[in-house]
Amino acid sequence: MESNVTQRVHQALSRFRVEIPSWGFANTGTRFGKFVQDGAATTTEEKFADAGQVHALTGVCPTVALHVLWDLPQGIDSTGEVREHANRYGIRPGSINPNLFQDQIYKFGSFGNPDPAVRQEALVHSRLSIEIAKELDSRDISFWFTDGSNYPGTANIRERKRLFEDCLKITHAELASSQRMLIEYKPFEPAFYHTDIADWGMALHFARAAGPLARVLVDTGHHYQSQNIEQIVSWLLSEDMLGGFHFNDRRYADDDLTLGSIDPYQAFRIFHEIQFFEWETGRPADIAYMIDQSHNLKGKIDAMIQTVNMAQELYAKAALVDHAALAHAQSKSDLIGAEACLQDAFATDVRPVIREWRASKGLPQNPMQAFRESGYWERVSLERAQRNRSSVSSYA
Ligand SMILES: [Mn+2]
Repeated sequence: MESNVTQRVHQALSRFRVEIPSWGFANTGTRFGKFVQDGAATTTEEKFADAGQVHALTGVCPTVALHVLWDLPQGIDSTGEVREHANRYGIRPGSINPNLFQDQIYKFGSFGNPDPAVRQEALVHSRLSIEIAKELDSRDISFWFTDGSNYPGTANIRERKRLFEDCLKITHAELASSQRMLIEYKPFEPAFYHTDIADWGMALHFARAAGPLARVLVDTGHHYQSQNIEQIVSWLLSEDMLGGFHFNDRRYADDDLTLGSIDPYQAFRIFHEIQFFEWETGRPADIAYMIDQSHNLKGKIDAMIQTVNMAQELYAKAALVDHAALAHAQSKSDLIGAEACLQDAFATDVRPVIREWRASKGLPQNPMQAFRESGYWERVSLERAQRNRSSVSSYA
């Protein structure tokens, strides 16, 4: 059993990669204000430097998700610099995230906006995002829309659905065959009455309407309380429509808390459904695992390393589920036996084996400790403090 655990955990960790978000390294806040960290990244280059630290210490984060508006302010002209940062800091550009919500023109939506001129602007930005992705060899363009309305009767819901179908089709036609369009959903916020892509069923519908390269992206924080996310994951897997994740944890709404900090069993169950699917079908699920968190209170890099550790632990625990025993117990409706397959795996302390795996790869056994002892945060805090303190602003 022991050597079996070691082997399974090593195999799981060797295939598990997770993308970290550039925006997780910059100062961000809540609706009410920002608490500025001296060491937060103030430029795209600093975001690459920080993300490169996380990858150097964990060995499993080879890509960083980029945000078009915040990381590539000059559009295509910024891609040369980004490539230089990637080479210099040892971390590649990952998914490209368009921004169809921040500009003033998007007050009443982007693809769902009744004004054709605004929809046109949104289409131009989407095309630019795809061009940037091509230039940077990024496969995934990850779309999240804030479109919706705040008051009953103010939006033509069916008309907006049609507009979304049209705009997504037009955008999909710009993709290279090696690229993918990921469509994220969220039930509410910033819109508080209706959201145009409010749940996985709507995202699935739009992905199918858009074209064959579109898939659904599941942000674990974008669900109502107690929703069964692993069931959604299972359904999307069985439809071959699951494209990726944005990991974070939640207690109340879209809280962007550290993955596994509130409910680690939830993330474990998601990983379990994926690995059970892979065992049953004999083929790996083509999923982009990404983190979508930006920490207001925890240290930026600390929090990212902590998240990667947690993701590895929960993925490794899920790899310990005895799939054959589980399938047998399910077929006999052996409830206790089946449930025990999950509980036994979840209860296993995989941390010693993960440390062994890291050592075998020449990585620090404890990336958090290695980071804290490196003096990196203290150094960049000195370098960046002035710039961070002069950029304090409030959303309120
Ligand atoms: Mn997200």
